[in-house]
Amino acid sequence: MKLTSLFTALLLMTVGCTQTVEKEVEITNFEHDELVATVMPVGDSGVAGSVTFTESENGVSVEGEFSGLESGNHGFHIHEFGDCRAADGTSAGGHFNPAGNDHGAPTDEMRHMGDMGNIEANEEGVATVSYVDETISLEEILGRGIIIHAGEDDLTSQPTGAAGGRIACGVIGIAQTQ
Ligand SMILES: [Cu+2]
Ligand SMILES: [Zn+2]
Repeated sequence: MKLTSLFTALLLMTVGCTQTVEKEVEITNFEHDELVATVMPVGDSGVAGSVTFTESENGVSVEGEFSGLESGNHGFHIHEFGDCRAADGTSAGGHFNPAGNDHGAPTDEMRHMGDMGNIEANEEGVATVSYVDETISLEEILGRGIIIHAGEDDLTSQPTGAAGGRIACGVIGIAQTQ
């Protein structure tokens, strides 16, 4: 941040007082290459786990494990707000959708950034997720929410995939990597 301000100041000096700077210089100095969300039960669902988002060569690597689930598929999304205060998880808002697209599958080009599809729980109620996401941007998802749903995301119904209620909620933060 300090570097950014210094650079901006220098630029303004060079341009001088007689000219208006109309173009904003875009400097990306997002320094985090791993984010993590600890996901906690909504109500008494007993569903919990964690998921990491790590910068990789072909996109963002999404790795997670959750327990306490009913076997089968459960909608798994990044929601707009990192806010799990509501007893039913609705404080996390809708699917995170900075591009204003329709709901879709993680493999779709047109999708919400938050559309990570489903996690599949086995007979023991454990689900793991491991894939590389080509749409997610770490800088944009920091501070937003993770929601696991009671039902399956059908990947087509608008705007939520008809995945039902919210059974677990987490907030995406900066991972301790050292
Ligand atoms: Cu969701
Ligand atoms: Zn969606």
